[in-house]
Amino acid sequence: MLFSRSALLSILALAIGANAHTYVWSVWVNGVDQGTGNGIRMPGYNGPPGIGYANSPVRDLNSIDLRCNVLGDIPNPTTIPVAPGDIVTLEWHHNNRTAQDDIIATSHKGASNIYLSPYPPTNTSWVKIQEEGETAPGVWYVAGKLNDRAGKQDVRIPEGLAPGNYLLRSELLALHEADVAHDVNMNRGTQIYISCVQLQITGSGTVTLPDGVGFPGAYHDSDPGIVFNIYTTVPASTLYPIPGPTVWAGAAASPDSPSYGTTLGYTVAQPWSTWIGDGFSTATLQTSLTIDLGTATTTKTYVPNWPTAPATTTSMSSSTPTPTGGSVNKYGQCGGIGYTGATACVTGTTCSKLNDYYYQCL
Ligand SMILES: [Cu+2]
Repeated sequence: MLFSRSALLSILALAIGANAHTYVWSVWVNGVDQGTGNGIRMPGYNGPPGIGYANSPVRDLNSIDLRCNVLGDIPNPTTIPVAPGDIVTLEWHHNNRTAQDDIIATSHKGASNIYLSPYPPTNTSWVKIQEEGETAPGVWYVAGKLNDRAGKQDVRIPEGLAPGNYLLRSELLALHEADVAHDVNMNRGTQIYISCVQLQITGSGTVTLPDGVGFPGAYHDSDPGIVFNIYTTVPASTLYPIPGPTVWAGAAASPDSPSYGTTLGYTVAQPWSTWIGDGFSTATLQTSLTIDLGTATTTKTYVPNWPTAPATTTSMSSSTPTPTGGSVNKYGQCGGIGYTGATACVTGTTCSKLNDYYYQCL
């Protein structure tokens, strides 16, 4: 399955589309980094080598790649132990695990769903436990809040969940080419960035997940949230409809919502606004952050500190090319309405206008 259908289509897509993609590089549990690559099903070959292939999106809704990305059936050597109620933080990056990384191109506006499945997954085992989309006209989770939080996405493990092996599947839905369905124009459609994490739920809970959906199978090219034009101004009453089932009633509230600190028994030593943008770590936040996890005996102190990231942790990870000249690689975005990233193309390419919203280094 090295050259899956979606992989081949991604090659075509890269010829005209964005190469400013993303996947999960590290997992944190209650603010503790589990190490680069650990527990993550690393995305496999997903486009031409040399232009950021491993972080390319899946567009074919009928491909097995929709489950855990390309080659997502290959287990990671490590599994992350977590307890019900724990906060798992997924750390998304575009090109490298540094504070300078842009997480995902600002053109890639969209939503995110997080699903949980007992292991091994089936065609009815994926249960949605969190979703975040368009909170106000033009205010998006992906390329918005996610980028503001330096790529960190929090999700709480459901309370009372029965122990065992599970897969946590987070997907980012980037909608910059979603004005037309992928089965209508195979060069366009919603771009889905998928990362799966192997979790071992500990404890003695008794709650089992209800029946869910399958991947592939959950989404169709006719779904309203799969085809959506983000460039059309819409009233607040018709915000983006997030695809898939509703969030399971047994799921916990998103721990990184603005109500963090009040609804979940947390006391945050610093005001929410001082660390919402970094999720425990930025260059500017150098003091320690103390979070009272409900009682005095569970107080934990997190020291903001980016770990140094090894270039390759597993055999599945990929290296990214070192730019020369400007900082934007060939096929990368270098301009367009709403774009705020780098505009200088690497040597040998020039910034070319594809449309009002997309200039690309070609
Ligand atoms: Cu992209």
